[in-house]
Amino acid sequence: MSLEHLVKDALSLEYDTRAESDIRIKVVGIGGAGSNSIDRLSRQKIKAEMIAINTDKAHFSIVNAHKKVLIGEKLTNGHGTGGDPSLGEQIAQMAAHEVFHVLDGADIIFTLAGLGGGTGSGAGPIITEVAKETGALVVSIVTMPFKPEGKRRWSIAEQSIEKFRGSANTVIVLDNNRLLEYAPKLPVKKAFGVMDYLVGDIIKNLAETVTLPSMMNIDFSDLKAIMRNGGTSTILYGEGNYYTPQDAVMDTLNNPLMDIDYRGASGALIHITGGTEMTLQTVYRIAEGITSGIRDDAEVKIGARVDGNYTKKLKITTILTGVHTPYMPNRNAEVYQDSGKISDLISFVA
Ligand SMILES: Nc1nc2c(ncn2[C@@H]2O[C@H](COP(=O)(O)OP(=O)(O)OP(=O)(O)O)[C@@H](O)[C@H]2O)c(=O)[nH]1
Ligand SMILES: [Mg+2]
Repeated sequence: MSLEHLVKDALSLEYDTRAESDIRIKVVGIGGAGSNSIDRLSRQKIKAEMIAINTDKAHFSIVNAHKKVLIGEKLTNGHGTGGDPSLGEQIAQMAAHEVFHVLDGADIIFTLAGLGGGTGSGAGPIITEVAKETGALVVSIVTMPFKPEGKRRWSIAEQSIEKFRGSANTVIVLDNNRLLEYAPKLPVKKAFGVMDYLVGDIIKNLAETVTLPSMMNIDFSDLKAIMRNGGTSTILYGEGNYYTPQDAVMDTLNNPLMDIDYRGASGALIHITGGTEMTLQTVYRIAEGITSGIRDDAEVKIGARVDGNYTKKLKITTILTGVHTPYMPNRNAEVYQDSGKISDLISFVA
C-alpha cells in the first residue's frame, strides 16, 4: 500500500503555527570575560535579557548589555579583584540581595564566566547560587584559561568549577585550549570571539527551540529534565554538507570543546540546523549517529530548525551532560575504558 495520497493530503493541510512561548531567559556574564561574552552575544539577536556583572567599572564602557551591575565598589574602588577569587566570593555575598532582584523573574538563567581570574571564578558560583534561589533552571557555561596563562590561573579555574557544580543545575565546561587546536592561527582576541560566538549560538539554539516553533521543538520541560541534574557537561560541535550527514556527525564527535571521554555521558541535547530540504529521516539518522557514541540509557532530546542560511548545509551542536572530566578527578560519572573508534560507531549513518 502506498501512502502517497495520504502524505500529500496531510501536507496540504494548513496547521496553525505554534504561538511563541513566554519562557523568559536571562543571560548573565560575570567578570571581564563574562562581560565580553555578553557584549558579543548582544550582537547575536538572542531573545533574552543580557546582564553584565563585574567588579571593574572601566570595563563596562566597552560592554553592550541590557543591564550592567557593578559589585564590590567599596572593596575594590571599581578596579577588579586583581585575580583574587576569595575577594570575588566575598563581594558577591555582599551583593547577593541586589543581584537577586536583577535575576529574579526568569525561567532559565545562563551564567557565563571565563575562569582563572578573581571575579568570574570567585563571584561566579555565588551569583549562580543566587540565580538558583530565584527558582530558575540555571545553566553555567564556563571556559578554562589558556595553558600559557600559568598554573595558578588553571588551579583557580579547577577549584571554581567545583563550586559552580555545587550551585548550578548544569555546568558546561569549555576549554579555550581546544579552540587553539582547531584554529591555531587565530590571534587570542579572535579566538575568544569564536568561543563566545559558539556560546551565543548554543544559547540561541536552546532559546529558539523552546520558544519559537521549530521543525522539532524541545519543550521547556524536556530541557529541564536533561539539565536539572546535568552535572558537568560539554559541547560537541560539527558542520557539513546536507548530503553527507555522516561527515557532519563525524565532525561533531571529533570536536568536543573539552578534553573528555564523553562515552559515559548520561544525557544529550542534540540540535540540528539545516536548510528547507532537511527531512525528519535525516534528523533522526544524525541523532542516531551521535547517540551511538554514548551510553544506551542516556536521556536524549532532539531539536531541529530550518534556517534559510543553511541550504544544503548542516550544523550540529550537542550538549552532553554527566561527562567525565579530567579537571575533577574522582568526582564524576563512570569513566568509559572502551577505546572503539568513533568511525566504527557511526558507520551506519547514511
Ligand atoms: N571567552 C573569553 N574568555 C576570556 C576573555 N578575556 C579573558 N578570558 C579568559 O578568562 C579568564 C579570566 O579573566 P577575566 O574574566 O578578565 O577575570 P575576572 O573574572 O574579571 O577577574 P579579576 O579581573 O581578576 O577580578 C582569563 O584567564 C582568560 O582565559 C574573553 O573576552 N572571552
Ligand atoms: Mg576583571
